[in-house]
Amino acid sequence: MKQQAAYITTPIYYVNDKPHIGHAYTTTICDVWARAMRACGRDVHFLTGTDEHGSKVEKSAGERGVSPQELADENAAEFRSVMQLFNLTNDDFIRTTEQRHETQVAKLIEKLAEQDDIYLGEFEGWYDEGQEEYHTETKAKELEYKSPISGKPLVRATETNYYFRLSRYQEKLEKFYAENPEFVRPEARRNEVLGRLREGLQDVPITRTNFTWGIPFPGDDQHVIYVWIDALMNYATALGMADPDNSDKSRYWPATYHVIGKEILWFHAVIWPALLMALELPQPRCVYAHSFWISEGKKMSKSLGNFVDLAAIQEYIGTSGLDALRYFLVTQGPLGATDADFSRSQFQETYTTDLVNTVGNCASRTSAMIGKYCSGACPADTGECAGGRIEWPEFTASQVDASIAAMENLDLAGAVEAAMAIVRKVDAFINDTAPFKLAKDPANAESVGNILYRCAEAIRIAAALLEAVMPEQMTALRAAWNLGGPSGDLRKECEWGGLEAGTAIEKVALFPRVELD
Ligand code: ME8
Repeated sequence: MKQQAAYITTPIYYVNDKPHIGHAYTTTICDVWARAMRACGRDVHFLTGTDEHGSKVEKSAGERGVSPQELADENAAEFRSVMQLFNLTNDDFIRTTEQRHETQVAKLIEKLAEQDDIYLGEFEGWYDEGQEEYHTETKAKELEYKSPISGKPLVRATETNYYFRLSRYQEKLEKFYAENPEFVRPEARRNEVLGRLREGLQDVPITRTNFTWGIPFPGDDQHVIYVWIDALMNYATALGMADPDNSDKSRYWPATYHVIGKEILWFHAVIWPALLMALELPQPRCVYAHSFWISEGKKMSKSLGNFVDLAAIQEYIGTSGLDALRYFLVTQGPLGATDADFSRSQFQETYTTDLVNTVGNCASRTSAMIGKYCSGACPADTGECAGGRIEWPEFTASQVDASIAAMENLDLAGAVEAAMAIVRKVDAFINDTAPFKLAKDPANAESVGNILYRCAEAIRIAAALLEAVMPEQMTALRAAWNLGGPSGDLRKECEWGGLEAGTAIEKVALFPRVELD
């Protein structure tokens, strides 16, 4: 059977700053989805990378006394090392200073220019120097003429530049939005875009002349291509969409999800689709704009110096393990429309409640009892069971459906919750049926075996569902319980009865109790 292709992307990160929890978050979200979809048998392409042009990089490099390329090389390496630290399974890492990107961007721009989607014009507006972004008069007024990111005053700037005829796409975009209610998610974000879209679109400058660190505008090297246009195109250039000799990855187009933070929504929700309309390329299925992590109740900022940075991330991983951090990011993170607080106490509580006391405890209790009462071999389920019967096959089947559906829909917390409900049910089942008491009378051996089979089987299924979030420990469980590797058909793997009687079940201790300082 031909595997259904899927394409998920993160923003490409600026190389003028060091990676922090925000970057790790978006990339982890995409990694979880990519792993889960691969487990379901999809042919996934997961892309991340770095955004290396623009005046900010040029300026930072100047301040450091290195060339922009050197700065880019250094920080791109740092971003890659984060990928390794998080065990991220990206299929590609694109850098916008790579030849493959630059040549294709020039080609795409040429096409736009040939079609008269680009013209040379003069512009005056409110410019956010830090973000390299112009704001309309209305927006600038709303922002009190200050950058929403740095707080620095917006400046009045005039430039002769090449423009993209964004206004041409007003109606087409409105129609597209009406026909595709799920194009931008969550809904609150979609409403923001629609509100701004209704104010009317102006043409946007897509070149700059006040610095040189960028891709030269084809045919006029006085201009470099505006970093945002260059950056957005990475999603297409990485698949070779403008390189006919290298188009084997074009099957992944268009993206299933462009996952981004809410601050860069306009570029992805309006400029990017308009560019794609002009380039006659199919639109992504969904632009998903998550909210922000704040740190211990405060917005993360340079002035407060309170970024959850690489060192802090390493410390969390060092004490609680990578899976614990991934689990926390996925279940407590700002995937919805509100910001989330990265706090030590919340991290500790989530880890202890869900991972130590629930997943870890259930797996260790079950495997310890199989060790003790069944000599470490998975018992058979003969159907008879003391202490009331829970319809395990039906119950797990509906949780599996719910979990996979939520995952496909990028509702990662929902997907985890559906799996955790299975684990909690096992916990309650052990308490209700008390196999440790029944086992005192050898006449109950069959009941005890039946109970333990159901526990182990339910945990096996939950673990398969949780594996995309917690690959390390769920792989360890597979090994200890001799479950084999992932089959590539998660749904089938999660059918009740997959665990064979007689399988050697080793005792596991997955999540040790730890105290953070
Ligand atoms: O904007 N909480 O790059 P960037 C959650 N190069 N996520 C956060 C975050 C936070 N506090 N802070 C940052 C750029 N992020 C452009 C993108 S794409 C064609 C070009 C994450 O290095 C979030 O995904 O500033 C956000 O959108 C991204 O980092 C911004 O990274």
